[in-house]
Amino acid sequence: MSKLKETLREKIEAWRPRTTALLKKHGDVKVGDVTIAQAIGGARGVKCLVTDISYLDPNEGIRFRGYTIPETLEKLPKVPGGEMPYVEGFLYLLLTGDIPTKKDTEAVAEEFKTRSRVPQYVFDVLRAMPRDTHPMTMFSAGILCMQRDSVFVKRYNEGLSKMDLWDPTYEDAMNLLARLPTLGAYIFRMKYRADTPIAPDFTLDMGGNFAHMMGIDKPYDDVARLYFLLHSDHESGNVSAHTGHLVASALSDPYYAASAMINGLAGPLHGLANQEVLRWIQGVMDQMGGKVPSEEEMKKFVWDTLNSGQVIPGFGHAVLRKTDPRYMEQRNFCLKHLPDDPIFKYVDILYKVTPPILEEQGKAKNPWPNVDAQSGVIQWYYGLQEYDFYTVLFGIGRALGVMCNIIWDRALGYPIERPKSVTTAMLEEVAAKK
Ligand code: HAX
Repeated sequence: MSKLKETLREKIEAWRPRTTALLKKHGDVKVGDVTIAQAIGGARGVKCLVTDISYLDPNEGIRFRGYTIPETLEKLPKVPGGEMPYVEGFLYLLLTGDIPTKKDTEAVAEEFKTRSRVPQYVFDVLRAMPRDTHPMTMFSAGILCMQRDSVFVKRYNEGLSKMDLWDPTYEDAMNLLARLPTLGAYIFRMKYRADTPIAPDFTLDMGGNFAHMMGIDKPYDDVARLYFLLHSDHESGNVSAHTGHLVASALSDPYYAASAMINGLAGPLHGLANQEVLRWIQGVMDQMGGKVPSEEEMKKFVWDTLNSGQVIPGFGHAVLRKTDPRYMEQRNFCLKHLPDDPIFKYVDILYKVTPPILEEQGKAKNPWPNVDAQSGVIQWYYGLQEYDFYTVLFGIGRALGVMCNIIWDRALGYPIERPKSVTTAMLEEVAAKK
């Protein structure tokens, strides 16, 4: 058994009594109440999910296993010659809560290499799809057709105790995560680079190999590492994470869960917002004839978009109430590596003018930029200008968090998810009694 799996097994056994004690001794203690606004309004703020992989404080932003983004980047072992940590070491942290040593990290990177081969039938399915299919549809379909390889299904059918379900879930999750970069890069090269896929280089780590298969030079390997890490997890209530958890709660295997979560990520209010930001900026650029607009001109574009009833992509958040630290980390990267890039200049002006406008409009609870406002500009700068591919990159990253959560869901025996619904008449009755 690998060191990672062995460590995880020990952590799981140590953790289980905590969940059991909460359920058995304190199961009837209230965590909160639900208002009519929350029942109608997408369960916003209702505390009914449990995860220990990450926590999102509205004012501070995300912490992965208790670590802020700068702490995470600082503490994890770095890839030789690069500025960013191994994605594989980050996965070790998400799964176990421990900062891995360099040796632990390299062992996960080696494990990934043995699991990373994407079967030919997946490519055959992708090739049978019309070439103008959205890359997120291809990505989801590619994941779904690998479901036939599920170790979970095989072991479940052989008969498996509830306490052991996490073991084949881990096997599926690791196989899937190891394969996703190859799947994503294949879709990219097939669709946008004249159907010229690049074979993996098994001497490289996950981020390095992804950059190699995309055909983009350094420092894109570090961009990929940073991107996957930043997009991995944002606690459990967002659409992609929640979808993954929900589908897996029916004991659907990790492939079904991952394909479903990708479908949720493909919505413009969620992961597709990174594509929408670039599309919106390109629209402004076209109208400006490529010239960088003044702040006054940019304000007009923002108001025009709002007045036509559309949202400003990349701004606002359901939980956050300040600038997203994932945005800030990418902004710092831009300031260091591409301060004079024209699209970065657009993003920079938007950062200045949009929050006061959203405040003045008075609808958005959070006027500040989120992760998606800044991510596309980096991709564009390094030559990835086909912006409808951006959400696939998000999906590879998000799979890290979703898979870790699903493994722990099975380890702690979380049941099938089944909230209760009420009718409108019932709500009216409750309201009338108040
Ligand atoms: N531009 C214009 N209006 C906005 C807005 C924005 N960026 N953000 C929120 N609003 C509006 C909402 O549409 C809503 O309007 P109505 O009352 O007319 O329905 C009102 O402000 C209140 O919304 P809210 O409570 O502040 O926000 P929600 O929790 O309902 O929604 C969203 C959160 C992220 C979906 C929202 O801010 C939005 O649509 N943002 C733009 C799209 C975007 O950037 N999405 C990515 C978010 C991060 C993420 O998940 N990445 O994957």
